[in-house]
Amino acid sequence: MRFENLSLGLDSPHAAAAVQLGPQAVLLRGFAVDRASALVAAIRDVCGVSPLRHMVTPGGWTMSVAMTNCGEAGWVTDRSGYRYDSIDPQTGLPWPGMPQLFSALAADAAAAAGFAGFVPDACLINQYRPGSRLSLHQDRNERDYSAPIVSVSLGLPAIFLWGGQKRAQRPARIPLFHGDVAVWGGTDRLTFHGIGPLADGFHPVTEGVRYNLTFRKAL
Ligand code: MD3
Ligand code: FE
Repeated sequence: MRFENLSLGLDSPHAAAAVQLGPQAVLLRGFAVDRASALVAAIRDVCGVSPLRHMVTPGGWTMSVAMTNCGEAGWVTDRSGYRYDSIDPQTGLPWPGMPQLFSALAADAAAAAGFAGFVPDACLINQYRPGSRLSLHQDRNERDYSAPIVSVSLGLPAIFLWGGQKRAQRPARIPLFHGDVAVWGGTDRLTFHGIGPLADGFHPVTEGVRYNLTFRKAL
């Protein structure tokens, strides 16, 4: 039950509450908590086809976050740059299809935030272990910035860094919990953001890790 987890600080303390992060950015606390175990099971299925891997940035750094994708297109990085690719470069095969559970959640959350009709073609799956982090960046490899981005947090909590329209702006720090869903669109679509180093912990659904699903219209 939720109240049992509260004292452990694992799950969203204000399930179903909507927090406005910006003019067109909203955090839906606990929106996916009832589907979270099924989402994690589906993540494990995807990883059976396209395994999690630590990609290399164009600058030559190996990312501390392990990643894979499902859907028509997957986000990849290597020494040649960032891009979307319909083929997993590690397997040479198409990415696994997007589970219906994923696309339905993304559409439900986008609609709840005022973006009706969102149909993602890409889902990036990020896996954070203790110490994994994602430095401040913009998501700008998508063709069309008019579609929103939907992100789903699962497992261990993390500190979300919510910056400004310029990298130099000092970011706000917002905790993200198991089952939280955020939707970013319009004028907030190119906001700088990141994730602070994950702390050690144990979550009953994901054990020692955090997953983040990021749904995008990339193509
Ligand atoms: C704000 N992932 O994969 S999702 C990423 O938790 C990424 O793994 C983080 O940033 C994670 O690119 C944060 C939250 C997020 C995603 C996209 C955004 C916030 C955003 C796009 C614009 C503004
Ligand atoms: Fe991002």
